[in-house]
Amino acid sequence: MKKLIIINGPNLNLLGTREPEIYGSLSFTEFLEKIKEKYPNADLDYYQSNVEGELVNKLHEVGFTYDGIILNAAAYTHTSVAIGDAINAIKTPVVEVHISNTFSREEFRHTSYVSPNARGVILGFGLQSYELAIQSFL
Ligand code: CA2
Repeated sequence: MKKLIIINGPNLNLLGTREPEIYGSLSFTEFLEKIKEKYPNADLDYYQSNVEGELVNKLHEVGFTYDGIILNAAAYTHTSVAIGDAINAIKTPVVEVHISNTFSREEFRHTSYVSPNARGVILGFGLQSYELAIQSFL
């Protein structure tokens, strides 16, 4: 059984409440229930934080024992050298995901401190981006 974790960054706890045209209308916890049922052979954990350092701490905590990390660092993707460095410092492979296609949005969303150190990047498929990342580890 593969031990995986989804780590979500700032504001993703509000998913399903606003901007449904970009992010959909399902809350992340509703989505998680479905996904856990669909992939019973993944031991899937979930963590969300709005705080940059807490995301770094979680990467350190899971980054030497888990089989895979699915990371949507949200806005920190585009700003956080600390998260980029943390991915570099751990052993567990990270797949970067985004719900939206960040390249069809504002210029500031076109850079990522996560991508250079990620095993792969999946973006633009809505919540299905997370599912594709799980499949990549299975
Ligand atoms: O598309 C993605 O997954 C993003 O990582 C989402 C981030 C954004 O800053 C990235 O550029 C792309 C923002 C998440 C905001 O989530 C919301 C949830 C509910 C209502 C409004 C925003």
